[in-house]
Amino acid sequence: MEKNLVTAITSVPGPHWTTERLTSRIVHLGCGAFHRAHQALYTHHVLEQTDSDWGYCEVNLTLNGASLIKNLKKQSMRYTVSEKGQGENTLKIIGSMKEGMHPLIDGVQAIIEKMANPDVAIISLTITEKGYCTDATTGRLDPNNELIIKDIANPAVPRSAIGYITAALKLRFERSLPAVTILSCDNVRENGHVAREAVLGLARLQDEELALWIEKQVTFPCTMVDRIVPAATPETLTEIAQQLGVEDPCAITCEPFRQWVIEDNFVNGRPDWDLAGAQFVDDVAPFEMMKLRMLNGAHSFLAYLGYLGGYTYISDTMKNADYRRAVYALMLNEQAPTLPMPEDSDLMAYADKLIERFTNPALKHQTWQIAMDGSQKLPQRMIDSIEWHLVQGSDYRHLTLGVAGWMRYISGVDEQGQPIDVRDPLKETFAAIFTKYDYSVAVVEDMVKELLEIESIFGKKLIKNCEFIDNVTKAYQNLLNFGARQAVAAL
Ligand code: NAI
Ligand code: CS2
Repeated sequence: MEKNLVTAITSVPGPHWTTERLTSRIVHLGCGAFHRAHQALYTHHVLEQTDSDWGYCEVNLTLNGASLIKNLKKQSMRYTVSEKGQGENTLKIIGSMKEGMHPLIDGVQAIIEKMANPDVAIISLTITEKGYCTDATTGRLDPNNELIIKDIANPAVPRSAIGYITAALKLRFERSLPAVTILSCDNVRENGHVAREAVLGLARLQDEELALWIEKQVTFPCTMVDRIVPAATPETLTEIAQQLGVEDPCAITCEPFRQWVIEDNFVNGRPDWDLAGAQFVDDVAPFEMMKLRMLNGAHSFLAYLGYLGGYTYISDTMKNADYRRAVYALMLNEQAPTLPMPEDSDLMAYADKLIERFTNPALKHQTWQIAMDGSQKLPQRMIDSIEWHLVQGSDYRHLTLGVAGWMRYISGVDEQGQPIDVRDPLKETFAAIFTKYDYSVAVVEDMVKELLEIESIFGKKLIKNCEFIDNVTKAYQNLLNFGARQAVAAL
C-alpha cells in the first residue's frame, strides 16, 4: 500500500475513526496555522475521549487560503501537528475536520448555505484582527472598510467574514432555524463583543428585524486563546515529512504550551472542550487582558526592536541579554500593574513562563511575522497600558520604545538602509506620511505627531499629551541615532 497520512497513523498517534463519524457542527472561518494547532486539536482530544460527533467544516475566504483547503481534502481532512519544546517533539495526526470549503472551489452560496445548515451550532473564527472590519477605537463596524462597502452594496454575495456570517444568520432567521454561537478565537480585546458589534452593525444596515433576532438569539462568547504557532516553512514541513515518512503539506509546528479560556455562553450546545484542558468561565476579561498585554505586548516589542536589531527569530532576540532583560521589565513593571487580576494570580510566574516560551529555540517564529498588521495590534497590546500609566503618572519607558520601534519599522527602511516588507492594512497611509519627511532631526517631532494623529490606533487623547509626544519623539530619535540594540540596552 502506498504510504500516506492515514497509514502513517500506525507509527504516530492519530484518529482511529474516519470522517464518517463526524457531523459538521462547527463551521470554522480562517483555517490558518493557529486553528490547526489549537481549536481543531482541542476538538480532536475530545473526540479521543468521548463518543462525540462534533466535527469541523473548514472555510477559508482569502485567495491564498484555497491551496490549504485543497490539500486537506486530498488527505481526508487529516494533518499533522508537531509540538516542539526544548528537547521534546511530539507528533499527532488530527482528525476533527470533516470537510473543507473555499469560495473559488464551492462558490459563495454553498458556503452561506453550509453556515445556515441546521446541524451547525457554532461558527468559530480565526480571521486575524483585521478580519473584523471594525474601528479599533470605537470597537464598531467600520463603514469605510473596503470589504464592508462592498457587502453593504451586495449583501447576498459577501466579501468579508462579517458579511458571510450576517448572510447565514439571515437565512437561519428567515427559515426559523435555531440560532448559533459565534465564537471568536482571535487576539482581539473583548473579541466576542467586537464580533457582535461587527455583525449587528452590518445586520442593522440591512434589516432591523434580523438585527433584533441576532441581538436576542445569537451569542458571542469572549475567549482567550494562547499557543505560539509560527507559520509553516519548507524546513518545518521537511522535518515533519522525515519523521512521518510521508509528506504532509498541511502540517504545522507549534510549542507544547496551550491555553483556552472560554466564556460559557453557547446557545446551541458545544463540545466538552474542558476534557481537553479548556477552561469555561463567566468572565474572560482578566485572562484576556493579561495575555494581550504581557504576552502579545512583549511579542510586538521584540518583533519591532528585534527586526530592527537584525534578528530574524524571536528566540534569537532572547539570546541578547539586553532584550531579555527589557522584555521582562516590560511585562512586570509596565504591563502587569495595569491588570485587574484576581488576588491569587501570580503574574511573576506567568512572566517567567513567557520568557521560557519565547526562548524556545525549536520554534522559528519570525520577528517579521509578528510585526505584521501593527495598526490592528498596537491598541490592545501597548496603547491601553500607556493610557493607564499617563493617568497614574508612572514610568512607561519600555512601552514608549515599543511604539517608537513600531514607527521606525513602518518607515519601511531598516538600519542598513534596506527596504522592509511592511504588511499592514494602513500601509499606504504610513507610506504617504513617511514620503513627506526625510530623517533630519528637525522634522522627527512633526512626523511622530502625524503618526499619532491616526485615531484608529492612538485614539483621541494621546495626540494632546505633550509628555507622551516628547517621549516618543526622543525614543524615535534614539533609534535613528544609535540603532535598536543600543536603545534597548540603554533602557
Ligand atoms: P495564518 O496567516 O496562518 O491564517 C490566517 C487565517 O485568517 C487564514 O485562514 C486566512 O484565510 C484568514 N484571514 C486573513 N484575513 C482575513 C480576512 N480579512 N477575512 C477573513 N479571513 C481572513 O495566521 P494564524 O497564525 O492562523 O493566526 C490567525 C489569527 O489567530 C491571528 O491573527 C490571531 O488573532 C490568532 N492567534 C494566532 C496565534 C499564533 O501564534 N499563530 C496564537 C493565538 C491567536
Ligand atoms: C503573535 C501572536 O503574531 C502575533 O502577533 O504575537 O500570534 C502570538 O504568537 C499568539 O498570540 C500566542 O498565543
